[in-house]
Amino acid sequence: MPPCPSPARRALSGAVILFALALFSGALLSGPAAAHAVVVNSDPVAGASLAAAPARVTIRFNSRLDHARSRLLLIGEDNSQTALPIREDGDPIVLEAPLAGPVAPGAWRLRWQVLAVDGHITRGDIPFTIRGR
Ligand SMILES: [Cu+2]
Repeated sequence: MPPCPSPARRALSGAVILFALALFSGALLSGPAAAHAVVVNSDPVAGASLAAAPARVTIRFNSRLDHARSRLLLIGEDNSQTALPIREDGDPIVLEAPLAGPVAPGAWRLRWQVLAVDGHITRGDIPFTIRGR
């Protein structure tokens, strides 16, 4: 019968396994699959021309977001900026906010800034137009 490993030897092999796991997960995280967040699609889509303002806006990303550390601004033609209240209990890869109050006809931009789970911040603009009547 082989002798039981001593407690010290068991602790050592545990440390070796943890080290190997850390190396392995590090290799996974540095791969392209864990890239920072980029937009997959949005509503409204970039360049949309809408008859009326949508009740809410959504932007879907390729990666999980930290909603509490992400920002969404509605920017008008006069560069007026309104921070939109991001929904924090929704889909972890979606930025979603209601457009409270009337949005006048004209050119608008959604300016997003998100923190992805890989710790990287990305940002961008989604322009759209409200035609009105
Ligand atoms: Cu990244």
